[in-house]
Amino acid sequence: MRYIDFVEPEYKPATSDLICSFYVEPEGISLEEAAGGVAAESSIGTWTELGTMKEYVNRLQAKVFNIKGNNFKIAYPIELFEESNMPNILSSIAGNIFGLKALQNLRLNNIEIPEKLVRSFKGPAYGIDGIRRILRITKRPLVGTIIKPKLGLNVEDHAEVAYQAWIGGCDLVKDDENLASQNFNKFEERLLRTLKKRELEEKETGERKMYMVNVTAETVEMLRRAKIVRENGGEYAMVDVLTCGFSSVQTLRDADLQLVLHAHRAGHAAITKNQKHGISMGVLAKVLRIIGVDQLHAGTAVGKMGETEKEVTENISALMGEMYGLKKVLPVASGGLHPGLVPRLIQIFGNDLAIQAGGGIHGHKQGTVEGAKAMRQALDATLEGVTLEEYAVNHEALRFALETWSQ
Ligand code: CAP
Ligand code: MG
Repeated sequence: MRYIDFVEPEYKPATSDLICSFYVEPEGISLEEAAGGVAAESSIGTWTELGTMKEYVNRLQAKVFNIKGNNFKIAYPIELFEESNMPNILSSIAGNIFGLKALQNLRLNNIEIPEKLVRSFKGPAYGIDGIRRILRITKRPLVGTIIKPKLGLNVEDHAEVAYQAWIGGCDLVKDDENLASQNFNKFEERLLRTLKKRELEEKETGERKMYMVNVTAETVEMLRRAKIVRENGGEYAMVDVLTCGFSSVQTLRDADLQLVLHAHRAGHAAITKNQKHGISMGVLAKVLRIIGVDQLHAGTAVGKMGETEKEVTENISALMGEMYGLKKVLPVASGGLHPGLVPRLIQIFGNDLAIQAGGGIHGHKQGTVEGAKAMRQALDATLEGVTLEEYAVNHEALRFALETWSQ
């Protein structure tokens, strides 16, 4: 079969087909041939006719349809894939195709995974509703922080910063993506000391507080660390999903350790940033939701990272849109955030959101406690429909923050 044989512009996909939406810029071949090449190389074909091809294999052929400009869709018969095996699915639809010489650029912009495949995965154990139940927060956005400096603090200072952030009003405190069990801050000791501080703090405020400890490591070791979290009363684990890989994230989810899984996407921009080549964050968000993380970074549109509001909105709908009854994943806004940006964030995300600020809390002139207070005050003002400037008149922590960081 030649590449062009995989093109059927009028094809009507079956409900059991997996559908991918691609953007392509061909190099020296027609767009149809390029699209056909993507379908061939990601299903049963290769660059030349095969003497080994069997008639019965043809039913697994992927089909190009709906060609519009440089965009096209491919329908993949479900039999091409192994159920409950995400690396297998991605090795087809997001595998070799990005490296083809005949394609200047290729981007996977969207996927629609059929019900049978979606149901072969566990999906989120808690999702937004489960997280709200654990934290006893019914409506408002969650406020969180990242311990800063991101590396270098010893466990005492780490736990103390967490304590101050909780006292100031943070619901969530997390490790940074690159903190694991380095010699200056060992995992187990860090976990026990920080959970101890949490206990202390909860007694003082009566509010539920969460510590999202980073368990990212080699998979067997990561599971061992996650079990230690559970055994010591922790309710959350954080994992760097891209650097760990979809396989180990699935292993962690399928272990059903009764931990809320916070997914950090460190490294995603190497794949998602180029609008003409790679894979959209929306696709990765759907994949991670199906595997079963409970909350995932979705960008901010207003902070230090490059995503546009359109991209962030796509990420939000990938995490919260209807998907065969799968639980909704809590979007996390993080990266260069400070109290001045809270109104815009709620405009973009609504209330189902975790607002994470590191520098925007620990960089507050009066320190971490006041930094956390300022974030909560910005949230209260926004939920009450009061401008930050008005609210800051009687709320010093917020006033300091607005003076320090312009919106
Ligand atoms: C934010 C952060 C987060 C990024 C991740 C950082 O710190 O801890 O890892 O937000 O990016 O290391 O930069 P600040 P994204 O609050 O101090 O900026 O959410 O886009 O995946
Ligand atoms: Mg970070």
